[in-house]
Amino acid sequence: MEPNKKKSRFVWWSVPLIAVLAFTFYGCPSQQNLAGSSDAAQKVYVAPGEYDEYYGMFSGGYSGQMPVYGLPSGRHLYTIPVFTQSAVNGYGYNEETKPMLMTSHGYIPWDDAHHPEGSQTNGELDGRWVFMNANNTPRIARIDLTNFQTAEIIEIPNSAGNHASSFVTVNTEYVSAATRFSIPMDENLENMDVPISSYAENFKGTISFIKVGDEGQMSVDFQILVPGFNYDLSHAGKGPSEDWAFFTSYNSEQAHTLLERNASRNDKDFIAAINWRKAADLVAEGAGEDIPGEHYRNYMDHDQQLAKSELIETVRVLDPSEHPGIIYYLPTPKSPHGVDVDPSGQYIVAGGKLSSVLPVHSFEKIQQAIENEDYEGEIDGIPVLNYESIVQAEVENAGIGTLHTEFDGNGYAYTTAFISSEIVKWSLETFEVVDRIDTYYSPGHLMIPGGDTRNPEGKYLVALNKITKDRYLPTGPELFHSAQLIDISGDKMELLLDFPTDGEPHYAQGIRADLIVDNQIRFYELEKNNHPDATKTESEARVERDGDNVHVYMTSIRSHFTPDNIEGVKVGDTVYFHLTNIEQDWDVPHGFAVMGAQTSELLVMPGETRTLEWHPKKPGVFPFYCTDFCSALHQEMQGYVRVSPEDSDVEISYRTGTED
Ligand code: RUQ
Ligand code: CUA
Repeated sequence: MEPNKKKSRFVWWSVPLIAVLAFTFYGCPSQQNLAGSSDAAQKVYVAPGEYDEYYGMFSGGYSGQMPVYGLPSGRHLYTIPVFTQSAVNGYGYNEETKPMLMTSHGYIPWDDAHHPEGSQTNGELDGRWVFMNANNTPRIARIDLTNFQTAEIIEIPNSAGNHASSFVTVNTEYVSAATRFSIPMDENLENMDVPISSYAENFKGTISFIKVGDEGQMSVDFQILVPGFNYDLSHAGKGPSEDWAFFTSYNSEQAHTLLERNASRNDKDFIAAINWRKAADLVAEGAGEDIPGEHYRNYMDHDQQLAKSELIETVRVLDPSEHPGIIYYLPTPKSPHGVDVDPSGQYIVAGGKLSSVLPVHSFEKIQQAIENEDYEGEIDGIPVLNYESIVQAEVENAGIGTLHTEFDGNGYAYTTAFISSEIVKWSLETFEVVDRIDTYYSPGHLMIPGGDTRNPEGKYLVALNKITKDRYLPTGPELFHSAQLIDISGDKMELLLDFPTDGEPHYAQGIRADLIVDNQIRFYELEKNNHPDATKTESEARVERDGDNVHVYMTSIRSHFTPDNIEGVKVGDTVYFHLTNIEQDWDVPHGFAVMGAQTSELLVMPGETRTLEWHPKKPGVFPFYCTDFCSALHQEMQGYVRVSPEDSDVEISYRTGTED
């Protein structure tokens, strides 16, 4: 969601005035919004040496990564590299992880990551994996929570702007994906080159279901062909609605220019309600058609400790007009954004970006309407249900610019209002607003641990705000986005803590620490390292020439490299440093960098092998060293490579600890 700075301006320019008034009449304003601040501090204080209660897995937005915070402290614990190269550990720079970022467009070192979603069993978080979507070059990543590393990335074909992603079904049978930017689609690639003005006839959307295997392995099982609207967000059903998934759409006007105006004309757009179970059964019986859809699947081979890529050429597509009963449109006011399903699975709440009310659809009524064929029309073979027949309530006064809703499991829903900069709490029984709290400023998503599952933990809420002005010491024109932790355990919401985040967090997942802590890998067993270029003992360390390629099989252990003196490399060679860290202890990585290398360092975990590629450009002696302060003698952890001219006859030689 793009921050709408213009519209929100009235909110923050009025703040100084409000602050002055508040100060005059009520004392220090900061104490006003941190009601009973020592109390608040108590609630977020996690003593040194103690663990937080939750992991907060945040999207990094345009950083492409997944920053991890402890909650309630707001401590930044780690950043998981996902869609973007990461110099901090060489992800996407070293030879082992480069294949993770392969796509049908070639190697892509960046993306825009939006919606982390934890794997679920029986509709509850199970702490195995977190999925996250790439918006720009459509992909879904699976992050392994035993080592906090990206284990797999699959590309989504026939799609653009993969935003309604990556939400899981109740037993992680599927992860969702969809087209935000509809594009021309044709079986014949040449027909993709069409005038943009032919949008209405040539542009299509797809809604994709990515199957997740027992070990987490992903495959695009099927895509449903849909009219060329913008499919925005999704959530799977649960309980009675667990065979269904819901996708918001806007731009039912099918505008292709100045959408700001042209896609805001219709009073209602749609939520696409999809019976994914039925569609999956049809596909299993052979329904649908395989059409071209080149896409990559990249995954970590745990045995060899390196990423591999495979290219898949086709994808199965279902045309809804040939398979009635798999998809229905639910009319929904007006350019809806988020779509969220309450813990009972009965209510489907749509964020009404431009709507004055917050519509809540009833699953039961949807089923009734389908049974009665209570349709108000049909679009490309997709029945459009009657709005009046399916809407349960329209929540009044839910703020302006409502975007996303989470649930506390105690009968309440919490919705962000972007323009009026607040979170609004409302009852799932009366559909009336019962409380509201200001946020600073313009919240997009919000997160309650388990807040989109069957079993939320209604203790904390995190508001993920788009505009940060005057919360922290200023840092020039760019200010990190702020997260605000709010206590929701009582009747009144209470602001506890602000903390800055990295990139632009859209969605986040809060996962109970005990689901993750005990499964942590502390180091990789050297014995099980089957990397083809591993060096498991110092005595196996060596340097080999193969034509213009030089392979250095190197080990590291506190506090030296073997070998650490290398000669016989020539200008024009390609040198591969295959470094195996032979430590077998927690938290003892070694780094590796060589002067003039046009890539990042390596950071190698104990028991792991990583490879740095180097193209020496001029003769000389080039130092290399360990980049991670690993021991008292870390500064001694260094070596030299001698590079001779191209026509030199210096032979390959190498040593450690001998003078010649
Ligand atoms: S979207 S708030 Cu991906 Cu709402 Cu950002
Ligand atoms: Cu190894 Cu510093």
